[in-house]
Amino acid sequence: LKDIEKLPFITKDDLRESYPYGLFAVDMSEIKELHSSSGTTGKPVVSGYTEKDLDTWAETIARGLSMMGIGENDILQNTHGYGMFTGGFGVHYGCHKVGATIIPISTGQTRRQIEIMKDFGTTGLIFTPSYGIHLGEVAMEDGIDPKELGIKAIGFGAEMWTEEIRQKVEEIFGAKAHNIYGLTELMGPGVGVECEAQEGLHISEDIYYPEIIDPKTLKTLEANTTGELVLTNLEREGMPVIRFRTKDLTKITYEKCSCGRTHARISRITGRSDDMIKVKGVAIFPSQIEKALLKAGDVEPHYLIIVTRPGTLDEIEVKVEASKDIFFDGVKEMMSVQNKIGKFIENETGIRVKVTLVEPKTLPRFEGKAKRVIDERNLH
Ligand code: DLL
Repeated sequence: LKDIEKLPFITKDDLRESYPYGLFAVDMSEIKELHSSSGTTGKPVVSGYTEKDLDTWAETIARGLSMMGIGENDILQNTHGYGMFTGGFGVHYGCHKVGATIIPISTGQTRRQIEIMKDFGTTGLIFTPSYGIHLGEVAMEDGIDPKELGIKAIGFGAEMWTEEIRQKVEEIFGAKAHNIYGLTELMGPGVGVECEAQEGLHISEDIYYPEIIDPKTLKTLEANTTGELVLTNLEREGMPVIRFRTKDLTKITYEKCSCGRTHARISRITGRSDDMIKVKGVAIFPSQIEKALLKAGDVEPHYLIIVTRPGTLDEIEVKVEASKDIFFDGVKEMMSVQNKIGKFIENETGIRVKVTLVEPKTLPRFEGKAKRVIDERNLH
């Protein structure tokens, strides 16, 4: 297996260039399901699954649910979006495999989610950390203590979080929160999931081959050293990906876990080796915002992306320098330019942002690599 490390890497760009089906390894008649990476309308990555792939995927998530203590007698409420996002269907298939009852409620309709938790006797919850906290806070606003709902276990992931956020989630619901990691390119959620020890995510090593590399030298690093996670599909038929550079920063340990399981563990993802940010579950690159600004016109190519989490939900503000001509045109014109830019950005990224035009030459200039993103969410 170690010989895998002699093969070249594959990157998100390689997958984009082969859009949509260029890297499928079987006849299209064998592909039974398609998913794609979240949100972006540029060129998303398309992932194709054969019947066997769907089964393998379900297997990895079933293992994760078992690690969370979810089994036949549980009712799992899955708040991940059902659609092209892998979170919804991935968890759904895994839940069937483990024999629990699934509530495929999908995202949103927060008050209905709470009513269903109460009335249907939900014992397990799946959410992104930010949505989970929102769910809990809305319940409390309505006079319901989420701790009284009888939740046994929570599975959460799909975006970066901190131990403080985990603590908050666990306090709100009175249940353990288990980290779930995965990505569309490799299959979806389930690459790694935390057991009851909550000391890292067990990688399904018979299904994924993990490596940690130095993102600069591209050399494979020793165990327990932080670097970029590289993953290889060992069982995949539809779109086997070899040495995929995830850009996610973590470290790996092969030490035996206190739970007794022997599969290697990665630690919580603490950052990225590129400038991707995930906002409201959608992956965004500053380059997409830049493209939208250039298409929209009336602005200079100087901008800053500010990400905040004022309450529990993410917000993005894009500050951009207005061109000299329009800056002195008056408030009405400025508003209409801001609206126009907002629409272009929404088209490009799939999410709504606040646009603020600022006076020409007021944003910082950079020597060398520009720092376009100010992430004030403190997720590291
Ligand atoms: O987010 C798959 C998933 C769904 C995972 C549901 C967990 C639960 P993508 O939309 O392709 O797939 O985004 C993958 O999200 O490279 C990480 O940067 C980030 N990510 C995923 N899980 C975690 C996590 C799904 N547990 C990208 N912690 C990955 C931190 C995560 N970041």
